[in-house]
This record gives sequence, structure tokens and C-alpha cells, in this order.
Amino acid sequence: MGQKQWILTEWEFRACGDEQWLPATVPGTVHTDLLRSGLIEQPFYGINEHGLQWIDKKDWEYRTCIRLEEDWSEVEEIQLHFAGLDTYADVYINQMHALSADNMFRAWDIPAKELLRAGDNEILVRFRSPVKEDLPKLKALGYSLPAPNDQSELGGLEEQRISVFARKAPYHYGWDWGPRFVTSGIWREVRLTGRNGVNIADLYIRQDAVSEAQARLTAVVEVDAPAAWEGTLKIAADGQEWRQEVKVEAGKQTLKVELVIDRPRLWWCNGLGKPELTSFQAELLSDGSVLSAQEVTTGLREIKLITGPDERGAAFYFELNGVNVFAKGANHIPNDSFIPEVDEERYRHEIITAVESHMNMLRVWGGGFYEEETFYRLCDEHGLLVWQDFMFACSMYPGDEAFLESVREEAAYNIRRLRNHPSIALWCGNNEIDSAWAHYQEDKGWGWKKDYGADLRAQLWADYEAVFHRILPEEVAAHHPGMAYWPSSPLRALTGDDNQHSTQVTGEGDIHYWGVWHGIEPFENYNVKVGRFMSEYGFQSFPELKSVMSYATEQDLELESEIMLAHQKNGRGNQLIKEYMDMYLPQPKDFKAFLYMSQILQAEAIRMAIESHRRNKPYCMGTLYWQMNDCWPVASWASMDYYGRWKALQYTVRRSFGDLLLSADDTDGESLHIHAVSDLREALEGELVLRLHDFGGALLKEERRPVTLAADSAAVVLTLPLAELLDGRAAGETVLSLSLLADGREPETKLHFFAPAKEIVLKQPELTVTEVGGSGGTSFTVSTDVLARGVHLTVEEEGYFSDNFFDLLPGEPKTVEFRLRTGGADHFRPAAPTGLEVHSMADYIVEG
Ligand code: BMA
Repeated sequence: MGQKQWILTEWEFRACGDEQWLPATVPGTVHTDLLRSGLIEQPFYGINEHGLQWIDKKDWEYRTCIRLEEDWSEVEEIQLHFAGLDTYADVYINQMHALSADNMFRAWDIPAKELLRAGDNEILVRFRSPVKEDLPKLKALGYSLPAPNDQSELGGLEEQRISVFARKAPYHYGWDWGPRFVTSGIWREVRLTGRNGVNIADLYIRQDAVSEAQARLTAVVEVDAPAAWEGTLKIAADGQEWRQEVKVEAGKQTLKVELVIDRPRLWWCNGLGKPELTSFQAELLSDGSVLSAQEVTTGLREIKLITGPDERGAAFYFELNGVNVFAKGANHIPNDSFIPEVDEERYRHEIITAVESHMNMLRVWGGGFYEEETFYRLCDEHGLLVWQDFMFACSMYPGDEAFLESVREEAAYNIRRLRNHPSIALWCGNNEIDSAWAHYQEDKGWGWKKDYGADLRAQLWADYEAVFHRILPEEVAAHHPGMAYWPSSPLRALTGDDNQHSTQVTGEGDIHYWGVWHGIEPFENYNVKVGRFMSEYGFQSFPELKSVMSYATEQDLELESEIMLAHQKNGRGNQLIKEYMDMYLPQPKDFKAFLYMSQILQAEAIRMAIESHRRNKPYCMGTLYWQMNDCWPVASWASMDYYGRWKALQYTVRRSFGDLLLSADDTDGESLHIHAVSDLREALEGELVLRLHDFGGALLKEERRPVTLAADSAAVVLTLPLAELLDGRAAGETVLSLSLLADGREPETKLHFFAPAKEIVLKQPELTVTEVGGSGGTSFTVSTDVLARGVHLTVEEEGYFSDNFFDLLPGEPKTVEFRLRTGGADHFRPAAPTGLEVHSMADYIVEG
């Protein structure tokens, strides 16, 4: 076959104008190269971020030397491929200018045959400072564009917010959970490819109609031929084969082969079935020999976004292979400020954490970047649907021709790169811009419009429409036909003439509800502010002490210390956590206890939200909390911190996202309503067991009731008047334990308290942890003598327990298993941990 390939990994770098070259890592960034050369301090430590802002004001250059043997000269075509350049880069091959790049989000190809020679060749990539490059654009525009998350002051640029001019990851400029590190560098692979003869440039398995009975597909094969060619195109999958005699002209062209597969193995998302994958091979054959071949792996499935008016507003939900999906998941942000640092293991950790938390969807949010191949492959393999934003968030963007053309290229490139992934469920134009600008309602939005006169307003909206109502949907239709496009999240309707404010909830479209947190509304509002699809809502907490100590010292351990404020990017964040804690929880005894209590608080907030969203199925058909992960160690909305350590919230999510959910609600003050939610595809017969206890474990009452849960349902299965249930007992001294028992299933359990945590008097429990015989030291039974809340098991190893941060009653011991983060392919493996300790809320709060 006529193809050879060389991945270029040996590079050096320096600041332009410096003498000395230093070793570089490619893929990588300037910041991490400076760190490895010992020239800067660890960027995430303390307030080092502030001292590293000079890096983005300099130009940097990278070079490599490649020695081409004689045989390369026989190659007809040589291509130098940059999978990603961040961002304003010029490439020189043997001092000859070969490329100017200006968009981080796309790949660049250089036809290099004429520029290379046998022997040594120098490739030099020069990056212009993104700050110096874009300041003149702001000046030329004559007015500024809103970009509230751009931390320009921290970057030494005062009010000059230039992030919107660069097609570069928005969060690099800072966000309300992220530091400002405006990177430069060769952030994805560089490849030299030599080719002879006809070649398959791209293979796309278009899914035209897929059902249990049959999959009708089209193999769309892009062929690049140096000269006219005739031969056979063969497609093979799952033991089936399709052959077509083809004739191509010189140049690029697209060939299509129709494929029909009967009774296909369907791809299902987590919870609904197995995520079956199918590989397709395409070959160009001439007299029986293979001239060029490509393989793609996809999953056969039909995914639809159902929107449009219904009797209660406008629907918004996903249908997979004809089955309605209640979306359970989170918003994903980049896993690092320095993207190339994220290896496969870290991606696996995130994706397996999502799967272990019973999620079926992640949203790749629009302020980050179009994720790496590894991310989507893992989502495919583990049955996670991906809501994919285009990379635009919380800002207005320029609309000049060059910008629009760059956006079009970027969109086409990424749609084509990702379209074979069965996980991709939706292309969404942007994050929150439609609602922030609120074009059709003077008094709505984030107040941006008032800074502009009528003409500029019209201009900015026209620029918005060009990208989000024209270019992006056109590119999706052209390259990923049949896939849904939604212009902005949140949005009420596709018309683009309506929007909302984030503390209001309507019966239409998808919703970001930030009344709790940004709007300082009480947690109880989660019970009533429920929309058709909750694509964002969230509450912050601190990471655990071990993670905090990666950026702070003992003396920094204070809520308002310089370091704690530097690692809290949402202005009032630390104060807000404290205010809400004062409302809902007992007082923590010190700052270390505050860290733990902040996690309990966050978990309680999001538990309430998730339960409320799920109780409201099918009115509400999705719940994606903000946010799954972090890009550095920080206090944020994440459920798992930068180091992948599960916060209390991750465990709560794991408990709250199962196929079956029990949820007890007594907010009307009169009755206790017990809801049962089932995401199962068949009905379930079971028994509901209710046990009323005091906190010393005495059983006050027990009741058993048969229950039937319809397939895919949410219903109140029992309502009990509170007065009768409590029978004169104090609400703050009584707890109800609920279990749903069904054959062949682990019981679904839940404790319901009748009073807020703050009003419950906790006694110091005696917690006993015993190893489960025969478990090889991996499993433990935890029991207590009095009610223990937020029982927290810690060990030295990284990993997670099958449950943690749970409430425990005397007489109802709990068995948990430790699962080690192995670093290998068997990501979480049951293992015997060391240094096991157990604590509970009583250890962390001020007594009495
Ligand atoms: C939403 C997100 C992010 C932000 C988060 C928390 O607005 O889309 O922009 O980080 O809320 O404020």
C-alpha cells in the first residue's frame, strides 16, 4: 500500500529573540514546557497564576529537524499535518513560509513535497502572542464585545477583553471556575505522511434509517486520486461485504455505497442496553491487491431530538432507537488548563466515573474545546450520549468575513471529525448567548444591550444570526445530515425570537436554572423550578483537604485568605457557600471541617434538584448538573475534583441516578408523598417497606406495601398524612427508612428526615468498621450505635467506595467495597485499601 507515516515528537522551543533552545513536548503548551525546563513555578500552586501572565504576551517558536532518507523522494505526495496549532502560527519548512494558522480548533495540512529534500529538514513553528495579535482587533472595532468571564484584569489588560477575537478555547482566558492561562503551542499531533497512488481520505458511515429490524446506511468514501483510476471499492462489516466497481477522475471525489444490515446490533446508552460497536472497513482494490484502506468504528442507532409545541409548552427530549431517554448526566469542562496533559487514564477516570454514577449523557460545554478522540471513543464504548456544543460561550462575537469563514472551516472540520461517533446526540450552537443577549425582550438578558445604540445592536444580532442561525446549521446539515442542531442552550424554541432569564423556568425547551446559587434562592426552589430539560443548574463546594493542600499551606486555610480567594473564581463564591451553610447545616468547627461540610451542602442541593427533575418525568426529560469536573484544583461546582477525587456529590449522584429512585417529599407540611421513579423498559413488581425509627435505632413503626411501577414512569406510590405518621413524635428526632424490594435487584433505599439538617441534634456515634470475611480486605461493614450522618470513609489510595458520605442508622448496617483507581485498563478494581478511617458529621460540627 502506498502510504508511510512519521509522527514528529522531537521538538525544541524558545521565546522569539532568545538564544537558547530548550527541550519541548509535542503535543504540549508553552506553559508546560517552561515548567518542565524549570523556568516557572507550578502554575496551579498558590497565586502563581498571577505571576505567569507574561507568557501570553510573548511570541514563541518551536523547531524540529527531520532526516528524510532517499526513499521519501520516490513518494508522490508528502503532507505535513498539524492536528492542532494554538493559535496564531506560521510554519516554515527549511526557512520557506508554508502556512499561516489562526484557529486552534481545526487541523492544518501542508503539501510539503516541494519544500522538503533528502537529508536534514528544519520545521519551524512561530506562535504570535494571542494577546498582541488581538488587541489591535479590539481597537479597530471601536467598541468592546461582552465577555464577562474573560479575566482581562488578571491578565494585565484592564477592561480589554479580547478572547472573543480568537478561535481559541474561551476558558484559557479565565472562567468562573478556571484560571487564566492563555496558552500557545503545538497542542495536537504533527504527522508527516507520504502517499503513492489513489487514497481513501475519509470514511463516513451515514446512518440513514436504523431500527431493530434493519439498518440502512451509506458509506461515504472520500477518495483522493493523483490520476484517473478504475477499480473496486469494498466495504466490509460484521462478516458482510459490499463491492462496487468505481471509476474516479484525478483529484478529490466522493463515492457512495448503500449498505443494508438486517437485525443490526444496536448501540444503546448506559441503562437502556449494550453500547454495541461495529467496525467498517473500506478498501480500494486493483486486481485483488489493496491500494488504500480505512477503518471506522461506529454504533448503529437512531438518535432524535424531539422538540416542538405540546399541550404543556414545548417538548425537549431525546429518543434513542425509538425509546424515550430521560437524560441523566452532567456538564463536562476541559480536564486541564493545559489540554495535552490529559492522558487516556484521566479521560477513562472521568468516563468510568460517569458510568458508575449511572449517567447516560455528558454535555461538552461551549467554553472549552472540541474534545479529544479518546473522550468520544470512551463515550461510545460506555454508552454515554454527548450533547456537543460548538465553542462559543457567554459572549458576543465579531462578524467580519474572515471570522465567519474561520468558523465555517472549524465547524466543518469538527463535524466531520466526530460524526462517526454514535455518542454524538446533538450539535448545539453556543452556551447561553441567546438568553444573555435576549434580543427580542428589552428588559431581559444580562444587561448587555444597554451598552449599544440601535445600529450596533442590530449589527451584533446580525453577526449572531450569521453564526448560529446560518453557518452552523448549514454545516451540520451538510456534513452530519439527520443530526439535530439547537442554536443555544438554554433556548425555548428554535425560532430564535424568544428567550428567558436564568432564574425563571418555563415549560419550553431546555433550561439553565441558576436561581439557587447565582440567584440566592433557597434549595426548596428546586422542587418548583422544573423545566422540560434541565441542561444546567449547580452548587459549589470545596475540594477535600488533600486537594486543597496541593495549592495551599496550613496558614492559608481560611475562607477569605488570599489563596482561598485565588482558587475561587466566582466572586462571591466562598461567601455564598457560607451563607447557604448557615441556612441549612450545623456550624462546622473549623476550616477543615468547613471543607467537608461544603461537600455535604452541595450534595444535598443537587440531590434535591435531581430528585425533583426525575419526579417530574415525562414533563421533564433530562437533568445535567453543572459541572462534572475541574481544570485545576479549585472551589467550584464540580462533583469530582481536579485530581479525580469524588466529592460527596459524586456519591449522591450515584445514588440518585439509578434506574429506580425513591423520593420522599413533605414540603406541603401536611403529607409525605413517596415517589417512585423507574427508567426501566419493563414494569416492576415490588414491595415498599417503611420503617420509622428514632435516632437511637428503636423501630417505632413498620409498614409493607406491594407496589407496581410501570415501565419508564414516575408516580406517587404512597401518600401518608404527616400527623398520623409521626403520631406526636418530634420531627427533629425521627427518621423514616424506605426500601423498595424487588426480585433479583439490590434494594433501593432512602432515609427521609422530617426536619432540616440544622435542626437535628446529632450525638457522637460509635462507628464500627469490620472487614467482610472472604472479601480479601476489599469490603467493609459499617455500623453505628446512634444516627450518624455523612459517614465518610477515607483511605490512602486513590479510588472510591461503592458508597460514601451516607447516613447510617443503628440496626441498618451498610456494606461497602473499595475500588482502586488502578491507572490501567481495569480502571476501578476492588482492592484492599490502607489507612482506613471513618468519620461522620458529628466529628466536624460545633457541639450542641
Ligand atoms: C453557566 C455555565 C458556565 C458557568 C456556570 C457557573 O453559565 O454555562 O458559563 O461556569 O454557569 O456560573
